[in-house]
Amino acid sequence: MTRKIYCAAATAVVSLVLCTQALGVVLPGIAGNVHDQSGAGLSGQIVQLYFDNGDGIFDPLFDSQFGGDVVTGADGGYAFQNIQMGKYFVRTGDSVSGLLDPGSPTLMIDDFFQKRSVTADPIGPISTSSLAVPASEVLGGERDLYVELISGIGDVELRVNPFGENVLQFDTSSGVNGRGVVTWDGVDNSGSLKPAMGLGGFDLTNSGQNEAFILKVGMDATGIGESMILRIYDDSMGKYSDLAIPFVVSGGRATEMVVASFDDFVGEVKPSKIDALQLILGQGTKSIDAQVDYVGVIGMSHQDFEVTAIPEPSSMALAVLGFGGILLRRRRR
Ligand SMILES: [Ca+2]
Ligand SMILES: [Ca+2]
Ligand SMILES: [Ca+2]
Repeated sequence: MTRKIYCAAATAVVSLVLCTQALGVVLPGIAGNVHDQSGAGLSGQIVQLYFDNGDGIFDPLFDSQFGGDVVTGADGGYAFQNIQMGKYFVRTGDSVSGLLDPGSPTLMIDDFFQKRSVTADPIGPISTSSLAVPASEVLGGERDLYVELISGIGDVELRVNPFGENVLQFDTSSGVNGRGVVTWDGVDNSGSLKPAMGLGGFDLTNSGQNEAFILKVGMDATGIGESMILRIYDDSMGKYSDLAIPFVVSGGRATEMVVASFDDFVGEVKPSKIDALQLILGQGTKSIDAQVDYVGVIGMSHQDFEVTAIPEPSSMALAVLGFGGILLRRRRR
């Protein structure tokens, strides 16, 4: 299977060499078209991307161009893709866009703000929790936590906002193999590992506008090679698709952005119609310290430009000749 996952440093300029990409649109990206007042696309227009220096104001002296110039196609279209996290301006000629943030989630599934934690240990090897959270903060208005001690003597912990930082923290003690699952399944007041299927056929793509998950993650070196799985369900527990997302070793803190295309889901369920979503942590590695700052979805950012079409040199010459002709006629009167 060709993977379309890639990652980028949360802070700009330094990009991670370990990232891979494949064919297809790689987000974050900005696309649009350049057209005249009539709406007709203008081909051959130069479009440039500038990385904002942090003041939110466009200045070509201080905001550096990101990548090379792009030229609009026959329909006036242009696209920048696989760009680093950060805020940008798009420029064509004298026209400059507003500040764009193409890596910002268009839908936040969970920012992990509402505090809650669960712990599994040899006395209670499974622990669950269900927490009602406003639907404006968490997809479906409820977040369930589940932890399970699989092997070893120690704890498995899943904590949300545990130390004044709005992150999900997954820890297993030294030598312990455990699993943690976060479930978003609508409001059913149950933290069962079996999702309640309460999202009502939710469309993660928002009619095709969203194309990928975006997560901010990190883990320490003991978890190297670990992945997490985003699992989407439709109708029943046995009907799901999985998307594996590699953790990035960061020293433990969630500082690394990971984008995972919806195209890479494996299974029969489509992201355009889901009844529940799970994030599954712990794929067999012992002694994990992992963090997820948020889970969201993104699509291509759009920016169109309407510009005054500059006439072709030949038609310009004809216009001058025509104007001259009018002058000549007037003088003859
Ligand atoms: Ca600036
Ligand atoms: Ca539930
Ligand atoms: Ca967060």
